Amino acid sequence: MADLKLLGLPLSPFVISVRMALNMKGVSRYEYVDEDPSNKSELLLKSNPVHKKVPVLIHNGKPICESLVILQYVDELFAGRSILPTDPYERATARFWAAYAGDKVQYKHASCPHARALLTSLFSTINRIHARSCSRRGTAW
Ligand SMILES: N[C@@H](CCC(=O)N[C@@H](CS)C(=O)NCC(=O)O)C(=O)O
Repeated sequence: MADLKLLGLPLSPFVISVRMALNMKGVSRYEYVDEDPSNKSELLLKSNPVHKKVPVLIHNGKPICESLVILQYVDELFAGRSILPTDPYERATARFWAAYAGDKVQYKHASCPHARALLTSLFSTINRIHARSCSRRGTAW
């Protein structure tokens, strides 16, 4: 069985997307570790020395960084329904919009407190809805 560890943060849309991808592939056995952004672990700094950000997926001791890279890795690694479309043009389009959404979602840096609050509440709602649907299906995530 794969040895999988995910370094994350609560309410991070990037982390949520990786957890959803693992869930879509039916992968529920992995260790999830919440990082403290004000006191990053040695493991995070060693695993993602370039950006020092979560998510980082550690597979059999090897780190994979950047949510879109991780999503693609998870898609290729595990059998089951593909997360990305099979058609190359549709795949490229999906990657384009995923990267665009990722660029826009730097909510931590949003200068407007209302925008920050709105996005935080939005991600918390997505998290709750997803957790509810997982509990209905009996999966961890
Ligand atoms: N481009 C990165 C963005 C990841 C990112 O911004 N992660 C945030 C959490 S939402 C983080 O680790 N922040 C800690 C920091 O900036 O020090 C990805 O797609 O994985």
